[in-house]
Amino acid sequence: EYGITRPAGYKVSFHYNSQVEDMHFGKTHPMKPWRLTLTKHLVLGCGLQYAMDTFEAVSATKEQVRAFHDPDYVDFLAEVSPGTFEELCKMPRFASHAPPKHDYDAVDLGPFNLSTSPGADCPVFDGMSKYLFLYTGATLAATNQLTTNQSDIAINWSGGLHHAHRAEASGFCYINDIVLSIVDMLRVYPRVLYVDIDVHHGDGVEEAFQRQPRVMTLSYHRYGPYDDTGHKFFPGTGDLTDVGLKGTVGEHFALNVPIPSGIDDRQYKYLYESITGRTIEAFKPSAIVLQCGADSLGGDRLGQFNINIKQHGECVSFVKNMGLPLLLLGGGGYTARNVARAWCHETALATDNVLPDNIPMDLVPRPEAFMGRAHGEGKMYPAFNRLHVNDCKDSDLEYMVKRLDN
Ligand code: TV7
Ligand code: CA
Ligand code: ZN
Repeated sequence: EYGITRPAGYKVSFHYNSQVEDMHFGKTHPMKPWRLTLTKHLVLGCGLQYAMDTFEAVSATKEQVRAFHDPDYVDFLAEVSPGTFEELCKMPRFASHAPPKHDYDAVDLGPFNLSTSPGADCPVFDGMSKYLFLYTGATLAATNQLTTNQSDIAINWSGGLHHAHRAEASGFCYINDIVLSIVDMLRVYPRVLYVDIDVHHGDGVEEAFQRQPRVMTLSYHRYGPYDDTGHKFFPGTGDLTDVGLKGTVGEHFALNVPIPSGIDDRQYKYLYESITGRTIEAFKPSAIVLQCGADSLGGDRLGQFNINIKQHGECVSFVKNMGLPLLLLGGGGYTARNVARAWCHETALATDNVLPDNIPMDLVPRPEAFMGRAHGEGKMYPAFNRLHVNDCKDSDLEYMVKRLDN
C-alpha cells in the first residue's frame, strides 16, 4: 500500500497476541491496553507486516517467570482474579507478603502491592493472569529470535513493564519482562545495554542488575517534585548520583538522567545522543534493549515532556544504527492515539520504511472514534495539545553530560 519493503540485509520480528487488548485496569485507570489495538491497526493498515516476520505470542510459563520473580508471587499472579483475590490473601504463604502501608495511599493494598480497589496503581482485574503471562511470553519469544540469530531486531509493544520488582507489583507493572529478557540474553551475550526512554525511571530493571557489571542500565526520566503537593514524580528514584550499588562490582554500571519538566526535541536529542553514544563507546554492549515508553511524548496524560514523535523515533534509529541485536519494547504511554502513532512510526524505522507524513490520524478527536478504523488522516509529526513549561536550562543539561562522562 505505502510501498512497504523488507529491510535489506537484516531481519525484523514482531511479537504480539491480540488477547492483551481486551483487558481493563479499571474505568479511570490511565493504563489502557486498547492503545495496543490502535497500534496494531496502524501497523497493519500501513502494511508493515510485509516488512517483518510476525509471531503470535504464547503465554510465558511459571517456570520462565521464576527466573527473576519470587515463586510465591508467581503462583499468586497465575491464580489471582477479582473472584479469588480475598481467598488467596488469607493463605499464610501469600499473607506474609503484605506491603507496608504508605501514608499517601487511600487504597487498601494486599500482598505484593496488589489491590482490588479501583484507585490502585496495580489493580487485580479480570483476565489479568492471561494478560501478564502473554506480554511476558511475547518478550521472551522476541528475545529468543535475537539470541538464536533468527532476527536482528525484535519488537514487542505490549512489553516493557520496567517497575515490577522480584516480589512486588509497582506502577502498573506486575511481571518484569525486561529483566526476564536480559537474564536470558546473558546466557549468550557477554554484555547487555538497557536504555529506557519512558518518562518514568526504570527502577525495577536497574535494581535487578545493580550488582551486575554485565548489564548497564541507562534511564532518561522526569525527576523531582511534579507540582505543589510536595510529592515527587513517580517512582521518585533515579538521581544523577545513582550509578549502581556502591561497593559492589555493579557500581558504575547504572546511569540516570533526571530531567525537569518540558524538555524539548533539541534538548532531548542533545542529552540522548551524547550520553547514549558515550555509554555505548565505553561499555561496548553485545546487544541492546530499548524500552520505548511513549509517555515521554508531549501531550501525554501522565508525562511532562514536550518531545515529538519524530525525536522519539530518532532515539530508536540512534541505537539501531549501532548494528547490534536490538530488542524494542513498549512501556508507558497514556494518550493512546499518540502511543499508536509513535510505535507504528518506530516499527517503520526498524524495518527501514518511511511512512508519509499524512498517514495517521492527527484529526482523530477521540480514541473511540478511531476504534475499528485502519487509519485516519492528518499529520504524523506535529504533536500535542498541551505544552508543559520548559524548566530545562541548557547549561544544566551540559553540566549533566559532563558529570556522566566520567
Ligand atoms: C510503565 N501516576 C508506569 C507509570 C506508573 C505511574 C501514577 C497514577 C494514576 C493511577 C490511577 C489513576 C492516575 C491520573 C498516575 C503515588 C501514588 C499516586 C493511585 C491513584 N490515575 C510506566 C504510577 C504513579 C489508578 N503512581 O512507567 C487508578 O493518575 O504516583 C504514583 C503513586 C499512589 C497511588 N495513587 C497514585 O509508564 C508502564 N499513578 C486512576 C485510577
Ligand atoms: Ca526512563
Ligand atoms: Zn512511564
